[in-house]
Amino acid sequence: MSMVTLNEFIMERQADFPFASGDLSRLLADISIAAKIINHKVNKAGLQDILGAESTTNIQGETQMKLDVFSDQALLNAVKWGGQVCGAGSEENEKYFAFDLEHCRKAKYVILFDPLDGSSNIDVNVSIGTIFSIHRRKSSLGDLANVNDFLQKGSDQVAAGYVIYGSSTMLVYTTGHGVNGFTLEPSIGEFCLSHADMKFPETSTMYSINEGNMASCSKGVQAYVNYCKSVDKKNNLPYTARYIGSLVADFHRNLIKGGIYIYPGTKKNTEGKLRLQYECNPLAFIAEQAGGKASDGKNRILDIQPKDLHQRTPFFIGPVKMVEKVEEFIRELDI
Ligand code: AHM
Ligand code: MG
Repeated sequence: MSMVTLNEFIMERQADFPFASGDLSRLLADISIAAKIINHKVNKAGLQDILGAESTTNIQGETQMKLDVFSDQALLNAVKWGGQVCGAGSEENEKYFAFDLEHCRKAKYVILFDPLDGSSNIDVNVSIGTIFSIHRRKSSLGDLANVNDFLQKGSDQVAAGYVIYGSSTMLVYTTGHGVNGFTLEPSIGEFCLSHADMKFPETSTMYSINEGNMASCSKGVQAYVNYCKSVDKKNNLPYTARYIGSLVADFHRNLIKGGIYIYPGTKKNTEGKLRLQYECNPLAFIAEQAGGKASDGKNRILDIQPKDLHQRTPFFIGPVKMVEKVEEFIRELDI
């Protein structure tokens, strides 16, 4: 059986881009190395003194998990010493890093990432993930990265992806030419192409939302969830509810099986919980490339102009028809 490794695939695809210098390919390879390092640690989480909370808190005021901190460092090191980015922004750090190294000052890209999403699930052995977003820098080559490099719209992403540490470990990414998924083959330590040209299925019948928050959601969102539960065989209703509480895992399942993921604004948190730049934008880019849609309920996620590195947004992502349906309820019921 012939196997295509991630590196072979990236090199093959690079040939499709005239004048490509290979920098983006090298960056993706650096990320895949960090993913393997994180994967190794995640797999041993139950065996080492690594479970539980670190004593520090991050910028969001949340308790950082030890594995969060480890994953953040693994990614920062990989991209800094790889030399393809001039800076990095991460969920775990209040300010972006501008790497003051000669090779980084000359680098063309910046990266934003959530090093370990869904980390509240670590202690209970549930799937978690890494999410990343890559932009071309705005600042001049040779300068230090500046804030404008990190406040670009999602539509300007040149690549984005996620790694899911699940029953197997997968890396899924796009450079704007479709979505491809690679499964880590542990015996050879390589990501191998397993899910070529991923698309949301034609028929999608799942919805994922934390229904515990329902009472403080808008009327439009409440009406949509009631619609999901209504009985109408012709339209495959009721839908099946599935919520892991781990964005990467919920999104990955919905991409493969067909479903919508929702994290809306609530009365208390009008902008929801998820962060635009390193959680929503990369998944929105992947969703659109997989024939889906991502919205804040009214606007395309990728068109939002970020004002802050850690800004949050309501998030509705999945097959086009499902996202359009919830938008319809929001338009009608939420002023
Ligand atoms: P995190 O980045 O601190 O891990 O939080 C993000 C996570 C997502 O993975 C998940 O979809 C969401 O928070 C779950 O939130 P809730 O527990 O409110 O449903
Ligand atoms: Mg997160």
